[in-house]
Amino acid sequence: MTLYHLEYCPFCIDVRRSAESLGIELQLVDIGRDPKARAMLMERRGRGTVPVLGIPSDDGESLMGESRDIIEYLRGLAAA
Ligand SMILES: N[C@@H](CCC(=O)N[C@@H](CS)C(=O)NCC(=O)O)C(=O)O
Repeated sequence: MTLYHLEYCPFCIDVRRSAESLGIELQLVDIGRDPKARAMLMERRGRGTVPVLGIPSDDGESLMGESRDIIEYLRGLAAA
């Protein structure tokens, strides 16, 4: 899974820390350094807010926003 983030965004830091403590490895894409990734989020979600979790799916990648929802999802995966 991919985490679209910004290094100093507190919501992103929460998600990164949660993933680390749950032992879930995420591929990090810093949208401050990757304008194409930011443009992709803008196009698909209508906004460039991060964190966004990219989850591989049949048709490519589904995108989940909101740090609370992402952390909840990661907890569910770790508990499964
Ligand atoms: N409610 C959101 C807040 C996320 C948020 O505000 N992210 C800020 C950075 S800390 C952001 O992406 N700002 C850029 C923008 O809104 O375009 C969450 O918990 O994920």
